[in-house]
Amino acid sequence: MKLFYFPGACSVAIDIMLEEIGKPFERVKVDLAKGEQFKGEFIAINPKAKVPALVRDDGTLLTELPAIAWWLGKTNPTLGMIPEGAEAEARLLEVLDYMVATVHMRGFARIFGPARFTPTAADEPAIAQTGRDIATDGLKALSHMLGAKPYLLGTYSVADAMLFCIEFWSVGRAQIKLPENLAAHFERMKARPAVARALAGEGLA
Ligand SMILES: N[C@@H](CCC(=O)N[C@@H](CS)C(=O)NCC(=O)O)C(=O)O
Repeated sequence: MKLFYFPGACSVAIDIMLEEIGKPFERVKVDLAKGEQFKGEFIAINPKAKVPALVRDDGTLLTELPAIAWWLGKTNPTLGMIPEGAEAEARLLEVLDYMVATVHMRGFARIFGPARFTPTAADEPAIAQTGRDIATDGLKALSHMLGAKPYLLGTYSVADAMLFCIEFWSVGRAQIKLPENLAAHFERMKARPAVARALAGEGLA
């Protein structure tokens, strides 16, 4: 399989899952900083111009983080990365959607790229601040969901890889202090060999 990624972008969550699975895969870097998502081979493969994008062994492309996560979890059931039963599956989809659609796309996307949200440069600081507020509220909600558990759903699941990505952005580029239990989750995730391999594979270690 081939993972189209950018170091430290949300594709890192899929990178972690692929490393948990442990089958060989190829990383193909799409330099978002240089606009490579809009050009050449990548736009021909993925007209959505976004990472993560996964080309599977049968040559088909899968996009959208929750869909890729779901497919990887379901096709590797022995790892237990998708909990069993309708209630647990609904809870997994609930938290994945919240992290991707709200915390990432409404919060961090505004912090990292305010110019995407306005044609007026003078508005950008206010947009970035709105993003910080949304991200901070998101961290509070995720902290509440995690509670005293080691992982979001109790046992390790694909949701923890996306939570790691949000924590990584918070302590790194966004400089937002993590609530205590999320800081502990971040450390717990970094201690997983698959996470260390994903970070090293993306040149982030
Ligand atoms: N909803 C998409 C979001 C993907 C996304 O926004 N990826 C960012 C990187 S974290 C990206 O590729 N941005 C490139 C751009 O917006 O031009 C998903 O779940 O996969």
